[in-house]
Amino acid sequence: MKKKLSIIGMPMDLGQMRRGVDMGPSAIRYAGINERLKPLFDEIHDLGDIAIGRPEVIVDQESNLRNLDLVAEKNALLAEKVDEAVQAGWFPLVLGGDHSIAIGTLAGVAKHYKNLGVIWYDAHGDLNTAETSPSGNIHGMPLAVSLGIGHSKLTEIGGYTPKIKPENVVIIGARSLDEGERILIKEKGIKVYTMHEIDRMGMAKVMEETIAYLKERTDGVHLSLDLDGLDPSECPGVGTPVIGGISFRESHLAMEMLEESKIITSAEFVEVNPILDEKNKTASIAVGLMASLFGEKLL
Ligand code: EXY
Ligand code: MN
Ligand code: MN
Ligand code: MN
Repeated sequence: MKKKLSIIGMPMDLGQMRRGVDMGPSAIRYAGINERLKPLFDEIHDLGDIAIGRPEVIVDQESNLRNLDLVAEKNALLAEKVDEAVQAGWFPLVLGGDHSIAIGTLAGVAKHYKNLGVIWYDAHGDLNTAETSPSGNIHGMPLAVSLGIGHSKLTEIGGYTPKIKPENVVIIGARSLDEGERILIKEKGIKVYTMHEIDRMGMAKVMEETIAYLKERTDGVHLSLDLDGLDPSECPGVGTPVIGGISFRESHLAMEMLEESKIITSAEFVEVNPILDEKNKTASIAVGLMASLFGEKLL
């Protein structure tokens, strides 16, 4: 079967407060994504960016969620694009944008699987709801939304809910969780490898376990990679940096192990903010990780 990649830019910054993450797709393209991935696929279609525009920030009076209607509307557009790509046999790779875009990506992908697995590579749990969120920022909620927990304008995108099951999710790299997120993780039994486990077991073992766990229970796996999962010393261009993160080397190994396992069926790389970056370092690391994920080899 031909290896076909569909690249979809989602320049959305409406799920949080720091402007600049809307330039993530441009920064990733500038870092050479097309050239770097070209040898790894038979065909690449860069579909360009979903139109977001420059809407003004509106806080939903009733729910206190920032830009609720716009985040819902734009994610519905993304879901359609992703759905079409999967339907036509293309691997969808979505470029963020803040992490609220995972709501749309998963809405487009999950309908094609009975048991979609998700690897949530992130410093955060992104498991907040309007009730537990300390910020009202929807980029802190997409994993909860995809599990069917949250505002119905978000959970119902794509016309079905939930998108995924808690037992099919693995969070890797967590080091900043809010109280409500901790409760949800325990209540739902979500598998989490915090930085503690990564330090203790090493990334190789974490990935071996993650791959074995997902292989046995899922029929496809989406990789949702938030660049703030990596340490800010290496990836400074993110809106919500948390020290003590995953190294580039560990991440590179993780991507290579995922490639060897052949379990990944869709992916997104999010939260690249070139305004906060140093010489496009974070976008370049994102492209390097994509290359490893798709099989770039030194020899
Ligand atoms: N937990 C905090 C909140 O909900 O506001 C911070 C969330 C940051 C989410 C980032 C992108 O992964
Ligand atoms: Mn995130
Ligand atoms: Mn994060
Ligand atoms: Mn290597």
